[in-house]
Amino acid sequence: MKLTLLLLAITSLTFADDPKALMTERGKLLASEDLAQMPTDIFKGGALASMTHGWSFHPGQWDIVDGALRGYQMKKDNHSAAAFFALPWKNAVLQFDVKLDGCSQIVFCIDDPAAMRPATSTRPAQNRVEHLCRLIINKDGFSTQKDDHDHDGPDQNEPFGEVNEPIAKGEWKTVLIEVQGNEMVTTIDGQTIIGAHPQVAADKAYISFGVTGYSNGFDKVPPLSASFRKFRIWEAKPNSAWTDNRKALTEKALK
Ligand SMILES: [Ca+2]
Repeated sequence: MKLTLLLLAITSLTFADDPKALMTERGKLLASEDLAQMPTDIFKGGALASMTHGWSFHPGQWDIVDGALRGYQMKKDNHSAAAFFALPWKNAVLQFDVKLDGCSQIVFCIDDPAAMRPATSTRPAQNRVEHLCRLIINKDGFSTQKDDHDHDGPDQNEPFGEVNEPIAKGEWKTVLIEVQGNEMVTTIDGQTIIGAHPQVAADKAYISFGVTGYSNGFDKVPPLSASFRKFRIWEAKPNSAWTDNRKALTEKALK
């Protein structure tokens, strides 16, 4: 019994390693997926727009390898590998660990509920999910942006900023993304990008992990992959230090 209590104490201590939130405070835990084993709630229906809970691992190849979810792009898909998780939310603190193992880049997208989207010059009207904003990580660093929401329409991607700091192959990094109102604050290794756009304040229904390996080719051994683990999403509560933190981060970004 004593040993069990000691182990529990050690386990809880490791949570103190969670990076400090800057804009928000972590509230109620909304979802927690270690991704050390394949999730059991896997969507096997049709279009993503009809997924209301759980995970979808398509396109791409997704497996549990060394206690984490590893994904890589398949040539036949002609699209990045993508793992979607369905959960309705509006403001939240999101956290996960990621490791790049030869892929060109990974993206973490925040997506809106499915809705009928008008036809564009390249596709008919469709009930579909769209990206609102995203984090992009490659070997040279990371960036965030508000996404182009209408594809062929006048809306465009709008960069929030970038951090140029090498992301070593095979090294785990902890990502912290805070979304509150129209602001998105992203922190990796103590480096933070802040951004704001009305689109960030929209209702969310999905998050997605994407892995691209195209520019490096396909069918490599080992595959050109990225791995993910310890995904958490908490309710976001206000942080009284945010006005001061934002001022300091904005001044730092201007230097
Ligand atoms: Ca557009």
